[in-house]
Amino acid sequence: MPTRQSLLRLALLGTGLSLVAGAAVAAPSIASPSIAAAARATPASAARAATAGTASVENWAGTSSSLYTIQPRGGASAASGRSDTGAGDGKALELTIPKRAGATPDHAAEVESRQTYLYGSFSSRLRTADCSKQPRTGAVNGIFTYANDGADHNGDGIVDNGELDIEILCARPWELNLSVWTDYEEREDGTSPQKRVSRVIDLRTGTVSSTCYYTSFDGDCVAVSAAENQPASVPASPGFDSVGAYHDYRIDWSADRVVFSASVNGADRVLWDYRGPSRRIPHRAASYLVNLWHTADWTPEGLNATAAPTAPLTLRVDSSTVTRA
Ligand SMILES: [Ca+2]
Ligand SMILES: [Ca+2]
Repeated sequence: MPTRQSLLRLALLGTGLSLVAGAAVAAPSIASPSIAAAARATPASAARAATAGTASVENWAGTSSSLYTIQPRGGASAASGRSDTGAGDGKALELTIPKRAGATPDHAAEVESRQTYLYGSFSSRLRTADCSKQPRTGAVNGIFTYANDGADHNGDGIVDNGELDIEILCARPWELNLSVWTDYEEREDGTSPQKRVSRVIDLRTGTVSSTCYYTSFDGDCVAVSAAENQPASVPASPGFDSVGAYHDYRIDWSADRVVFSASVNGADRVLWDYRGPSRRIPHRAASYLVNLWHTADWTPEGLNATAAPTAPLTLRVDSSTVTRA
């Protein structure tokens, strides 16, 4: 049965950009997050079920969290309550990977919600890691929901992988990679059957580079319907840079629709209002995560940005909010 770590690694890779051929898949090297989470004492407040429509806000002002498990995997670090004059309340979570970080989410700096959610709204206000001094670094800033228990619940022959991603590559801090996943399986024969719809946007110009349905990482772009491809473009946010300032990134997930949006300098931008067929939208409860990790095999088109960090990289999160559907 595929593990969460290996699935997550590959699940986060293929959002319409090129993969380096022949990249090896690293074996998971750490304990499963569910085991790690179980080992922690769960505060009573976290055990209370959130009621529908109630926002659970984590401002990352304290050194621990009742809402999230803080997971500094292999060599990474994660520290909440750090002083940050750019944060709304002066405090932020710092997710840091070291120089020469391992090239896998197994070594991610990460937080994961203690509860799971079937539909809802998920947002974080953050500044992505700064690679400007090492522009060919491969690193992924991820804001995402995730559900994968290794079973094929929908019976299509591929392990279910419910995942909604906003991913920003360090080398292109103005470009957002959005994905809606329902299935993904990493097989021993080297194939990775999957079902996902992905959109890539340059937020500086508002240009939608692509919106495609994929069944493999190296497969062709399958055209999507008009309902799956709205809006056709996004208002330009000249000079947009996810590193330079805090911005809000949001995923609104319902049974028949997934809306990705961002708030840039106070202006809300709908990036993708996905209204695809039900079979292309996940329908199982998922956790909510924010992470930073080094990738050696996902590079933006036309770049060779897969190098290991030569200095520590830090993703800063001011707040994270979940509203249960
Ligand atoms: Ca399936
Ligand atoms: Ca804060």
